[in-house]
Amino acid sequence: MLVEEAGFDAIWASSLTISAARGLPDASLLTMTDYLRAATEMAQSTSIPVLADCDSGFGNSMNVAYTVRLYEAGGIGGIAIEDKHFPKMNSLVPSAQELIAADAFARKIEAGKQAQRGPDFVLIARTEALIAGLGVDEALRRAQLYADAGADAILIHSKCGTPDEVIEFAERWTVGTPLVIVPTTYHAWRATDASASGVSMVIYANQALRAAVQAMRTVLEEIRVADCSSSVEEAIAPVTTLFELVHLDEWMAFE
Ligand code: SPV
Ligand code: MG
Repeated sequence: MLVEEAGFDAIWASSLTISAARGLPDASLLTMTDYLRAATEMAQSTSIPVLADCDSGFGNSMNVAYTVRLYEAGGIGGIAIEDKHFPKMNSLVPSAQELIAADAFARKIEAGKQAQRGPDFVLIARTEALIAGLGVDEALRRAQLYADAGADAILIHSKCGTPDEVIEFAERWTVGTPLVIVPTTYHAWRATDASASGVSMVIYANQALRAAVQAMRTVLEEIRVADCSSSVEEAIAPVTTLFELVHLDEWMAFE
């Protein structure tokens, strides 16, 4: 709801932040139905599209097809799946990442598009080739296969501190399929500059939750030390803001 209020075009239902909000690492511990529930709650409370992070598609091609059916039926605008093995580990964790064969992932994309019922649902193919250290050539080879398999967009993920490898990828990407990026580590690259380089969508994947964590830590520590909450009252949202945010008036009208 805050993402919509801030004027963004869509909402990223992030596996990292949905897991963290439940006290868990982003390591395929939650199930597809957990993520689906989180994404549909977001969709039901907002009027902009939700793009759901569906990790590796929760299994093989059959699982991707089932995922597409359920998310589409749940009113989600689209999903992104990535070419990692199940179970997966978050891309920003400094551990080795192993990808599945590009052909096998292309078949998962194909299955997902076949399973789709209506014309509007979006299936984004995310390659982790740069995350796995395989280089731009391999990222391009994989992305080409995924675009050929029917992906509506390619998410080219990177955890470099600069956008250089993403810029090289975008320069060499001659296929019309739109490009999506998640500039968590190369955060100084403005969306307008990414757009000028040929990127169609920029996802700010986790900044809101990180802001909340920092703010909650500060406030909780201050309350504990001060032995009352007076000193933080000015810095925190009044409860009336919570009532407004969840449209309490509209619900009260049902009574
Ligand atoms: C997420 O937000 O869960 C993502 C992006 O998939 S990353 O954390 O960089 O893997
Ligand atoms: Mg994720």
